[in-house]
Amino acid sequence: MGDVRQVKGCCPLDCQDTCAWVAEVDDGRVTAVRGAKAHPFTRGVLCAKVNDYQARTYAPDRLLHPLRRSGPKGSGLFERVSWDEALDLIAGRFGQIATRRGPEALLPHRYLGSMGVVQRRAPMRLFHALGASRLTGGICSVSAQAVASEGLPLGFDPEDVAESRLILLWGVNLLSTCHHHWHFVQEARRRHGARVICLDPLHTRTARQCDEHVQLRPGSDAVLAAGMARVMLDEGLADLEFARGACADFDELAAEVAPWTPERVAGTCGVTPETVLRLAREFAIARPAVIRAGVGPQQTAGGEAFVRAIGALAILGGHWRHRGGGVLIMANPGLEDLRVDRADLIPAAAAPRGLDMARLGETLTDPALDPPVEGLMVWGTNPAVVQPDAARVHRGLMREDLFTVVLEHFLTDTARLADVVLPSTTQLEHFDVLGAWGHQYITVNLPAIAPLGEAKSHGEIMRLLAQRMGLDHPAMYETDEEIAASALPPGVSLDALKQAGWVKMAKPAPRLEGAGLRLARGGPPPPPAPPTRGMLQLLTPKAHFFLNSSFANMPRQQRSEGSGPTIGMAPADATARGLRDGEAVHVRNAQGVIPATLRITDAVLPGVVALPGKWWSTREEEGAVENLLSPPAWSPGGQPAFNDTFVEVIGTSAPQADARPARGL
Ligand SMILES: Nc1nc2c(c(=O)[nH]1)N[C@H]1C(S)=C(S)[C@@H](COP(=O)(O)OP(=O)(O)OC[C@H]3O[C@@H](n4cnc5c(=O)[nH]c(N)nc54)[C@H](O)[C@@H]3O)O[C@H]1N2
Ligand SMILES: Nc1nc2c(c(=O)[nH]1)N[C@H]1C(S)=C(S)[C@@H](COP(=O)(O)OP(=O)(O)OC[C@H]3O[C@@H](n4cnc5c(=O)[nH]c(N)nc54)[C@H](O)[C@@H]3O)O[C@H]1N2
Ligand code: SF4
Ligand SMILES: [Mo]
Repeated sequence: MGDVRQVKGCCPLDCQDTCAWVAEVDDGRVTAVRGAKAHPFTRGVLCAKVNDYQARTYAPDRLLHPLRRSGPKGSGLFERVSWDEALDLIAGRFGQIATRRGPEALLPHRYLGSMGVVQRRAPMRLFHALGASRLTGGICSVSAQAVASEGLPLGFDPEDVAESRLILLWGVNLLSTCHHHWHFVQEARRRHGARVICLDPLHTRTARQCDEHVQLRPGSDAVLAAGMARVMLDEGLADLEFARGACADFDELAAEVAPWTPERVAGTCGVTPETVLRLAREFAIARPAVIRAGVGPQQTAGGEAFVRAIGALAILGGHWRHRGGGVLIMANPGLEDLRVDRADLIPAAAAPRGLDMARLGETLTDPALDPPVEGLMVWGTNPAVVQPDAARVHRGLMREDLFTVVLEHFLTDTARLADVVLPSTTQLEHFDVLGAWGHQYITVNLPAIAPLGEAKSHGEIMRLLAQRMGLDHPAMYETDEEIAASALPPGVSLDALKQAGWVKMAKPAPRLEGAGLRLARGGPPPPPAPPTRGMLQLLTPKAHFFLNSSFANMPRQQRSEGSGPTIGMAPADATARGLRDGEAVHVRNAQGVIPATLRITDAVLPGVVALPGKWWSTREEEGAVENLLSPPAWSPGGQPAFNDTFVEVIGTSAPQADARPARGL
């Protein structure tokens, strides 16, 4: 046994907590990753998904060599090729496509598989320099971003939640999705006796730890907020001075909520009128209250309406006046990571079109798109699983005339449809710098070990491809450290960051006086209605042991999560359908059908079913990809309406012998 080395790093995943970790390296092998003890947010622990991250690096099915498709598209047949062969093939095909169809026929498609600035952004430089189609939009919290662009602040330093007196956890499952935030909730309870109320159609792990659970109908949130606002105005509990100062349309807002009596709200939301009254009074009186919101209620056609509605509530309460009050959806330390993309490299004459990433299925199959996308590079995302209307995405990726390159750790559903797969390094094997979307720290990740096999960082892949494609701008040849440094805000040096591991960036609480917000938009939208009476609304919340579709292939996480895709249903709905607990069912609608195991549970509101986790399909059985069921529907700002899915659940009369319920239910 050699000396155990401790290497500073951080979790790369798309999670609000961006934990700082220490990787322990013994004889060139990582034996453990542990949460950094001194990090005020990580506080010495990682989470149930990541606390054996090294198992991902050393997984037997990890991709360690470039692959080229050797069978028909989608067959999953690949042959190992050298990096030279793979790079020549990609440069050759991308070059041909750009010459024949114009560079807009090339499209980068990336998301947040790694939040590191190098892994996430470096390859973008290639596409910008070529004048490829630009990737716009998102699939996570587009609604919040859309409203933020109108001036509504989305948060404050989340450590200040400890100063709050009332915490509404509104459509967020803190204890599964960002459990480090819970510490500050507990602090508020300890210091100030804060009350904690969960508003969620599901009785989640988080709901169980709250003082109260308001189990409202999905998509009825804006109506509930309107009802609370009306009570506050009626009873003289609103901070009128603050609200008039923040909102340019205060009178319209007041008129808009006026029709929403507690009785009417109760009918729409499935709660009692007394609950509406009490929530409103409690919220108005607390000094201060915070509405801590998640993505569940944003991922519907009414996503922006939800964000505006809770924004208006917090303003009416005057909560932004106080430390720990207001709305908290996200926080970030101000890493200037957009700079890493180098949009300035786009040739001046090119002005390439933007294509919304949330409409990948349409982009790849729209016969009118001119030029069609013929060259696609995917990294840090698994669109065959996570995109709405997944069947259409699948059809697009199956196109014979589409040349697809996927940079991955594993042969995901998306990678299986690629022409070339390139092996990416994991967080233990590369240098990177991360911002955050749930706190104020910038964190460094030092490589703990050399890349396994022939895996390469995305910075390296960019440099090698640039060389092959004759791109000679110096930005194409920066090292990973130089690339990362270009994102650092003034006053933060890479050397200091490497030394310290992380740096906290101050964030003054936003001021809203004179903000001139316009929050009225014609009243709250009603909850989505089923296309056919009796259909159930399908929610697809985050699984406790997966991160979206990441880790759904890892045996430990899979075992922990349950025996497979599990759909939770209220007892009354199961009885009405003659379904039994543990039974194999088909979940279906006009879009498609997926298999699951039924779990009968009070945790789910009647009329609603819930299937946690983003499961991969497998070749042997029908795919369990939930997005085969999600509609091609988006909020006005472009957020996929994942939760506006309605389904029927029918028995297959096959008992599931070893069914174990998903932990989320
Ligand atoms: N364990 C784990 N952690 C994760 C992730 C993961 O996959 N697994 N994913 C990461 C990512 S990408 C994100 S964006 C965050 C998301 O973090 P969260 O926002 O906490 O995650 P969700 O489970 O999508 O949604 C939260 C809750 O919203 C509820 N919900 C759904 N529809 C509605 C509605 O109409 N109204 C209300 N009030 N509630 C509703 C769901 O029942 C769910 O409990 O988590 C991150 N962390
Ligand atoms: N029905 C439904 N659909 C949803 C959601 C939902 O709740 N319900 N949630 C939505 C949300 S909030 C989000 S954020 C998206 C998430 O969608 P994605 O961002 O696609 O998230 P993942 O499914 O985790 O896929 C990330 C991929 O990146 C890969 N990866 C991780 N690290 C690296 C790396 O360093 N290099 C490379 N090359 N690859 C890496 C992983 O192996 C994984 O395949 O899904 C959305 N889709
Ligand atoms: S997934 Fe989130 S909670 Fe888990 S280690 Fe990563 S940053 Fe921390
Ligand atoms: Mo997300």
